Amino acid sequence: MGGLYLLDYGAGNVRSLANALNRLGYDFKWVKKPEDILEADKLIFPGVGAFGSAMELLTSKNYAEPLKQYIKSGKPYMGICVGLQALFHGSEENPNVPGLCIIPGTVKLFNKTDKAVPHMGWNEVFCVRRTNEVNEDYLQDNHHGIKQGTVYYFVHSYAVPFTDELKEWTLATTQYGKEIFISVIQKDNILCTQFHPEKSGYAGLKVLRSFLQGEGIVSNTSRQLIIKNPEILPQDRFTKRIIACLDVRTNDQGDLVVTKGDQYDVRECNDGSGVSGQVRNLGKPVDLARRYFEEGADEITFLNITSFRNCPLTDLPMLEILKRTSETVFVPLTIGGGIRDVIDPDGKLHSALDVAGEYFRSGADKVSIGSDAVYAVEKYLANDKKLSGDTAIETIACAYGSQAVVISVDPRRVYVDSPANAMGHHVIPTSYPGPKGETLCWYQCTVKGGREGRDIDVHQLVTACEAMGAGEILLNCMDKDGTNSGYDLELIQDVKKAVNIPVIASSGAGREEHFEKVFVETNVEAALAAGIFHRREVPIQSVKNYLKERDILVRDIVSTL
Ligand code: 1PR
Repeated sequence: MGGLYLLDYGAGNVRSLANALNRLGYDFKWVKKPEDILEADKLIFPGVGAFGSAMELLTSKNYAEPLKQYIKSGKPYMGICVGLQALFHGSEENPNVPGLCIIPGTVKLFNKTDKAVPHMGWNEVFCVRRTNEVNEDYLQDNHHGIKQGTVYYFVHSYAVPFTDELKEWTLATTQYGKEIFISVIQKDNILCTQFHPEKSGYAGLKVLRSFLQGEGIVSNTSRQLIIKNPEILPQDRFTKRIIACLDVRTNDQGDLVVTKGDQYDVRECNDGSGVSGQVRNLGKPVDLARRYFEEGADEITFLNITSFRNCPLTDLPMLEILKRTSETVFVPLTIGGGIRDVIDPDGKLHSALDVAGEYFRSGADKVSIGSDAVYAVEKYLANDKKLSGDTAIETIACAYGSQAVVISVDPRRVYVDSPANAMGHHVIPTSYPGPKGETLCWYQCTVKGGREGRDIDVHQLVTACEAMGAGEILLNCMDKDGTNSGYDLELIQDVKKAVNIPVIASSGAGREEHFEKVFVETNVEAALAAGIFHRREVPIQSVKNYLKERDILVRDIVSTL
């Protein structure tokens, strides 16, 4: 018996971690009963979701006591995210739920005044404990696979603030806004990361490998250690994310392909008659996702753009794509399209939560909700902004955490000559006048991939979705999609000001400078593009180089293991 065990308590996507271990050549077993925990020689606890639900599940499955015993026994333990937080006495997230009480202190909510929360994206670690061997060149340090100055992928709203009391536990810290929190804990047999190594590209796989090879319990007595206290920098080292988006559908030959629309029209108009032709085919989804991972995409989004067609839950075409993609792609994966209640052809109803669950188990880290979010907000507004608790946004956020719920917005511009003609909608001034010289516009939300406009504006949609528990906004723009003319900065600025959750700018990227403009002028956390990457017009690396030259922080690509 013995060996490496993974503690899965059914709360989210553990497939990525399993795939990462396979990629590193390690076999493992799942913990299925309390005794398995004590059986393990090495244990990884990839905590996901809320602190309270993680602790309640540990308790209800009788895992909490053996877990404490295991950790105290001195055998190697690695905790990830909530697997780190669980070691503390408690968390502000669920103040009445005790933690495992192995480390003193409480997990705290980030201050939201100066930054978007959740903290979602790639941020840098500062090694507090370093070796001082080669000409004090501490930048070369590499403790437990953690390298000073490297960025890793974080997604959380709660963290453990760094204090002197916790110094002996702290290997590395990270700054977000003006707050410094503990990003890596290491003491004796314990190695914990607040970030997700399984989602942090090759840099993250190196951390896992180091733990698996046993470095997690080796104390560096032969090396001289120095302690560097973190200092609050004027600016944190949180990077801007570049996201590659793959719109997927079945073409006329029945193959699943990556396609790309011009203002949402994905068919070629190729015979001069004005009649639309074949669905554009820009490649195979799994191959393309893999290519973008290797080229340095910080995240990958799949949108099933014909999701309005019903098909049996277990045959959803994107499940297989996600499963295969997550075997080789170690950055966050989002899946959108069809996240809603579905009815199988035989009449069986599946809730949106069930659909999302299938996707998470197949390798998705986040789901993106389009049409269903619009319908949910319509109901919410009609109900005097009272939460019903049963929408897809609420149920998925409750079960998997807000960070797992992205809202994909498909707005189009409606020009008006005066606010009175906007039917009560949120109007903004525009520098790009309409056909009749109008200098005002509002943005109408659409459903079914832009096929149907609704009586709701983007401002209403995003603020309501945030109140319902969404964790991020993917902001498309139908007028800009596929035009290569740059992002709709007016729309993006307006949305960014309206919400406190991260915003992804989408639609219209054509050149490197469009990314610079969107980051500088709107301060969004991420920018997404499709056409220019698929057609190899602008490689991801040249976008990143361009931004770096202009002092915009982006993730450097670690290209090997
Ligand atoms: O309504 O929850 O089932 O979700 C359907 C999803 O499919 C939505 O996220 C919707 O945006 C997407 N979708 C539906 N039809 C289309 C279409 O193109 N005909 N794609 C579509 C939307 C927009 C972006 C695109 C960017 C960047 N595509 O995802 O990738 O605009 O493109 P660019 O860089 O080339 O300009 P539901």
